[in-house]
Amino acid sequence: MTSLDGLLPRPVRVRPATGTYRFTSDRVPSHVSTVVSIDPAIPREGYRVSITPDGVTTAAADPAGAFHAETTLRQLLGPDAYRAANIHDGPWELPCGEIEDHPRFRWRGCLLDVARHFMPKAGVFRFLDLMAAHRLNVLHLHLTDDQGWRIEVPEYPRLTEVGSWRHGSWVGRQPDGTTEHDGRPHGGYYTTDDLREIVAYAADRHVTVVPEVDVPGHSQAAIAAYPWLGVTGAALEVRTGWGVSDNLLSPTDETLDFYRRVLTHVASVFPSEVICVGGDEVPVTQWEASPVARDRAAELGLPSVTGLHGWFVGRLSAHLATLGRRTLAWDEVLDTGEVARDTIVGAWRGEDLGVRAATAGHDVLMCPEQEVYLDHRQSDHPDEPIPVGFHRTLSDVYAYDPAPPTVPVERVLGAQAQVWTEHLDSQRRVDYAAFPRLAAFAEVVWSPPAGRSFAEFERRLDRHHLPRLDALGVEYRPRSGPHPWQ
Ligand code: TNX
Repeated sequence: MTSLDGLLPRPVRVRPATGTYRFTSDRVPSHVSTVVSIDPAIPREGYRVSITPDGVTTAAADPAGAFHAETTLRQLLGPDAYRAANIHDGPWELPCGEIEDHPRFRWRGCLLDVARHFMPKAGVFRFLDLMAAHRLNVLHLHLTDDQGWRIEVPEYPRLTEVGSWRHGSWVGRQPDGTTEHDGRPHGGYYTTDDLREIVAYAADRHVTVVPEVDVPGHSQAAIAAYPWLGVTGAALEVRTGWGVSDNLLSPTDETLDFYRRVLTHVASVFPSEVICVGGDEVPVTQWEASPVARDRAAELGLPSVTGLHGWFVGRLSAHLATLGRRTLAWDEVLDTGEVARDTIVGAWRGEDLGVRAATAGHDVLMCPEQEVYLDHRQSDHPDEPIPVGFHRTLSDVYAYDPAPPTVPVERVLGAQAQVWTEHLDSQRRVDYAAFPRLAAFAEVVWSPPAGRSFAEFERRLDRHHLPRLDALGVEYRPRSGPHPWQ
């Protein structure tokens, strides 16, 4: 038995009582465990908590399990344990009982798109707190896109000097003509130390940050900073509209070398074993029209310029391998020729893509847009403030199963909810889109489907969980319907 001394930063005074474990404290304690031990027989990230009138005993598989046990104890203390300061004198009480718990999937992720709308780092810390409170353990940070570059790279200062700001954004509905340009500059970026701080803050909460540098599409902000990266070489602006840009990276050795250096820097900042190189939505119009791209494809023996997409991702993936990292790429890479077997495929276009990737021997991360894109509208109500995509209700998200019998479960690392932010320009809007659907998703990736029901989840949500989110100041979508103010 190993004692985890680090988990007990301050003592709590304990007062035993019958049937409940009680203690008084002049602050809400951040840790209430009295005895914590490691038990290797418990499944990874799992824990056992025993609460008796004499105290609380926790056995955990590993430090993450001990952390999840604390999360459970805090849940049992009630909503006031989630406030930033204590508002009553206690005593704090826990119901006596035994709990055994462990997660279904090892990758319980959420993508946060900080490229379309920058989220200042304090907001990222808050989001990490919220993820950890839901036992989510991977933050996929989408750090670069057509509309913004958010990572300081000392060797290439223009990436942030130029690439981190744009002269306005499309507002309103989808890019279908009903949008208008707001004319307000938008931007921001994280310094290297900011990113290190985000990584450390996440690690303290047993969350891994997986960074994404998206190539060879979704790269207009980088091309705006260094036009020679682009196919046309023309000066471009950081994109202000949404949708998919035609501007691709030029498939030259110089461009590859640039991105190898960027990824070397990214790997030095993010200790995550997995790094995402994007690879989604690559319209090849510019490559088809470019003699440089056509010659390159011919030289590489590729049947068409489409193969350059796979070549680009593959070259960067090989580079990441030399740095001891694994590549995550979106499922389009399955259509572009040879993909290294150890590439993890993010299946976003549907479950069938996940099955295809798994059958081809890839580990798979299930992220289907039909199910777990939290930027999508939450109902067809005309007042729904962010009317993006088709609707995905709370119960739809709760009903999602990342590994139904049709999917080779041994290849499924887990699942990930996506918070794309084209239409989420503030913390309030992110809260509205993410919650409480992210709570439903968290249960989907933690608990096996057997023995769960939406009706029972709803009861727990209304009675226990929404009051916790209220105490935390989360502006979730009300259960009664859309917010009029949004
Ligand atoms: C598709 S999913 C995208 C994103 C958008 C999202 C909007 C994926 C890999 N690419 O660039 O933000 O749809 O829902």
